[in-house]
Amino acid sequence: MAEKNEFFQSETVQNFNKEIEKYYLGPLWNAIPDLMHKQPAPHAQAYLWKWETLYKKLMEAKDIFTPDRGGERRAIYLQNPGLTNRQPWGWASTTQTLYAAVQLILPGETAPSHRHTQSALRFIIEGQGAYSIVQGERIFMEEGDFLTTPQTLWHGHSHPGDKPMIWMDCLDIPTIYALGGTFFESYPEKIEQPSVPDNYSAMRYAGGMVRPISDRSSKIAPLGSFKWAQTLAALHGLSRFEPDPFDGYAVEYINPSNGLTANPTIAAWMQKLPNGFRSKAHRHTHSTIYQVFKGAGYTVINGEQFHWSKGDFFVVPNWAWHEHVVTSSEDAYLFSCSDLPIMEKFNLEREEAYEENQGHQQIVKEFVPLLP
Ligand code: GTQ
Ligand code: FE2
Repeated sequence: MAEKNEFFQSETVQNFNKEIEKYYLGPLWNAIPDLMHKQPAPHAQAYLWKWETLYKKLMEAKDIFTPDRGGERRAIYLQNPGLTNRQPWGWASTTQTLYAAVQLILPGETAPSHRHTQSALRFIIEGQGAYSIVQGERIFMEEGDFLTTPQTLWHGHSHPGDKPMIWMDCLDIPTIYALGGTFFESYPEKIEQPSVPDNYSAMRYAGGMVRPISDRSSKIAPLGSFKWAQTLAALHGLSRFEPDPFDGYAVEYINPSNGLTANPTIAAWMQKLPNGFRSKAHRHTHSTIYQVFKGAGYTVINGEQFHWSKGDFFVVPNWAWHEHVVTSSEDAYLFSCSDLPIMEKFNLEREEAYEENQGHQQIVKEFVPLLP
């Protein structure tokens, strides 16, 4: 090994490496250990954003920015600290593949209709009365609802209600950016006008496990919003049985016309972790962004303890050991989205259970969140 290092540091090699750089050429012998490491070594870090911080900054943004001043939406994104120095790669990246943000809309405001090649989803955190208009359908939003806007669909938001509304956005922005596939277009008018009845798709799918016979063939987004009451009912049904050792009681939002994930590139789950629940640790190729919808507890990620409570967001990077513990007397509900479909499409998804110590990591560090 010492001999190897000496060789790489020798003047002959160093000079040659420098020499070919001038021609925009590079030496593989220098790069291969970092380029092709044994297992995923993401630059994205495990991280947690407290709700207090997010909320305070959104409230400060209220007067500084309005959708009427351009810029499309009042959204503040979660920048992974491991990716900030990698602009433009890593820009607006919560994980290496996904972007997450909190978006605030005030009564009377309209965020203009547009469409793009990024797929989007929304999870409603607080408030009600605003709607998202997706392909001519006004979808009124309530806490706990999940909305999907797969790529290329027109969408805009407007708020005829009387209290501020906050939701989570998740888009595959870093992926589409890296792939060079970004297209964006503004709608010719400020906001699209309705062409179908309000909440059309949620009503068409109110039956749950049945689909309209006209939706037998695969459609991009036959169901635009998944109502909280239905998600909760599904979780209650599951809760009568044994929980999954890693994820408790978890359901995935699917496209009912084809059974695949509701967004082609982003998986979205709601999981219920009953009070006192302690999961076993595992790791997988895909990376996940969590939003704490209800309850409190902590997640151990590669030996680091992240305490969370209602409203917080946290990230589990690729291939990181993680396990969840609920400490609140009420059950915890975690919304999450991940790049699982991307990993699966590239045949990269692998999973491993933590075998030592009955499946539990040692806690070696406690994460200290930044507060406003
Ligand atoms: O609401 O359409 O957070 O296009 C980022 C890009 C939200 C949106 C974001 C978007 C949107
Ligand atoms: Fe958008």
